[in-house]
Amino acid sequence: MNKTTLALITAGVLGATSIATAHVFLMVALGVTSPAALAHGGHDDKPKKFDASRVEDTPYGRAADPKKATRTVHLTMDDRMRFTPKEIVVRRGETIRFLVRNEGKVLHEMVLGTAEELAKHAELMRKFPDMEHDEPNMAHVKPGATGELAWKFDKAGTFSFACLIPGHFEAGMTGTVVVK
Ligand SMILES: [Cu+2]
Repeated sequence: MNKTTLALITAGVLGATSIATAHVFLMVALGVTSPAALAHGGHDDKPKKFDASRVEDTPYGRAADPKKATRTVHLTMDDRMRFTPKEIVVRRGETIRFLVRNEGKVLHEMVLGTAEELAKHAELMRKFPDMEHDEPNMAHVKPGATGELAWKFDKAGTFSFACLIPGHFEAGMTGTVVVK
């Protein structure tokens, strides 16, 4: 089998991608490899139970137990595709419990990451709009509901958060976390 044949077969397989495969594909693309990270409950605004076995170190910190939060930060999301506030300043070492209220009429989500990772993830969401994703760094929030996301910022830097629902990210639904 030559390389072209293999590429065509691969393209065919990707063409028939199911939602589940798209999710695995996304995880691979994002470099998430643990089987625990593949378990997901879809778009759902129930507070996720903190699961220490799913905690992975990332360049922007790690998932934390909301009970161990040192500070609560309130945010709102709305259908103008805005987060309020748009910038959050955190001291290195703080564990923040974000309470994210959806004041809009459509689903929104808060996903933490580096600017680069979120842009890549947004592109995959555009390619696979029905893809369900649910990881410790994100909270999906139904209209009128409040979601929770707890995160320990153990590295200094400028990071991002965004709503990756197709069209929202592109409309500017992003914000910044500055860790000092
Ligand atoms: Cu949104």
